[in-house]
Amino acid sequence: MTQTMRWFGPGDPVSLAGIRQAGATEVVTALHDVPNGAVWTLDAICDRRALIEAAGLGWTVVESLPVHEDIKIRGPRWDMLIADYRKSLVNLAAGGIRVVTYNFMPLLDWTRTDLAYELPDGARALRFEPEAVAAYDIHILRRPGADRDYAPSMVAAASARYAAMSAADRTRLERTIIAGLPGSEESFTSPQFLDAIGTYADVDADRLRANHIAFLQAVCPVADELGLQLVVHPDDPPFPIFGLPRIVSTEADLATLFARVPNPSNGLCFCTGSLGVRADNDLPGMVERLGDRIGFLHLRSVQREPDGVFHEAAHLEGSANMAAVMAAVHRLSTASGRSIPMRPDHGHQMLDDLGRDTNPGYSLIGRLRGLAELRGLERGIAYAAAHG
Ligand code: DNO
Repeated sequence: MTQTMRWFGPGDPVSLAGIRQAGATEVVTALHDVPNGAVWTLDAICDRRALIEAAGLGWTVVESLPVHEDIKIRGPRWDMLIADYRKSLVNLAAGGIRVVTYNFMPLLDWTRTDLAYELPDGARALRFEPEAVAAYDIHILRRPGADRDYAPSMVAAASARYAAMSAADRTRLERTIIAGLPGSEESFTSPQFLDAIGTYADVDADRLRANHIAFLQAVCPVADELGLQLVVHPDDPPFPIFGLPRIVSTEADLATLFARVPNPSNGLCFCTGSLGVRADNDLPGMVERLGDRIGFLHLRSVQREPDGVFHEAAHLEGSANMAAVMAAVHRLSTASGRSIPMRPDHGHQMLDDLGRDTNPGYSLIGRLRGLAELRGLERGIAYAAAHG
């Protein structure tokens, strides 16, 4: 594997020097300052590359070149936005990029309800509680018909929870859900979010899937020619929220996507954290079966708790069998001769991270720990495979 870490650009409180000392050889990043939908120019890409290379690191993976909402809903600006997406791909290939990550989640990118869940050892983790989502949806967002999307017991639990929350708790929950976690290209107030949800009134799961396929059919031929791989990040969490469809959540979803758009550039960012929220996603088996589509690995493990709750465990703990995933990745790398880029996805806030300004999930020490553990696991598996 090629060890990388995500870097949010010059404004990231984590420095390139810190990433290098964590042992990564590359960063994955994006031009976060370019508005969603606008073309990434070759000049801007080369300037960013110069900054990264000056710190002794490489850059071959973009995370992410965002897909504009008007592409997802197939709105009136579709043709123009697709033409601009293609132009960005041309510039990225000219600027030395090989892998481009994107997602097809409506409006929200990844979503959590608690950014500082305290673990028994005092470190802090990200957590997701369906009940908190329901409390926000029904009582703060007041989405029309929201209560019909939940079981009666959940509606009752959400009401009790909302009633027990202080004004500060309510504001914190609202911000956590819709203000945009790092890397999300959209950020909303609740009234804006409600309006935006309205733009999906006619877009159900089938329509969204058709729009995803149309997007890939329009951009993959260009990516094929450029030798780029476009890798889709799975839904996080991998189920619909706020009545919005999600269509990249299961192995069957992915298999459909690759069957419908067989172009070599149509690839997968295999995120064990997102997919691992569902117990029915067999992670090592998915590496075996979808391996030739995997162009980028996000490695982390969630701990599934009762009632659909989950939090982010240490990278080798939690519900994912990371050793089995790594063994499958090792077999894939050996068989294909590819060094697949990986990053330790998210990390706890621990030690010096605590009390510092860090992007949720993107602390330095927590990710350094994750990368070190994953690297050791890979080294051990490779040694055992070579020496019986
Ligand atoms: C969260 C990230 C996602 C991911 C996008 C890809 O930590 O994994 O924000 O970058 O979904 O487009």
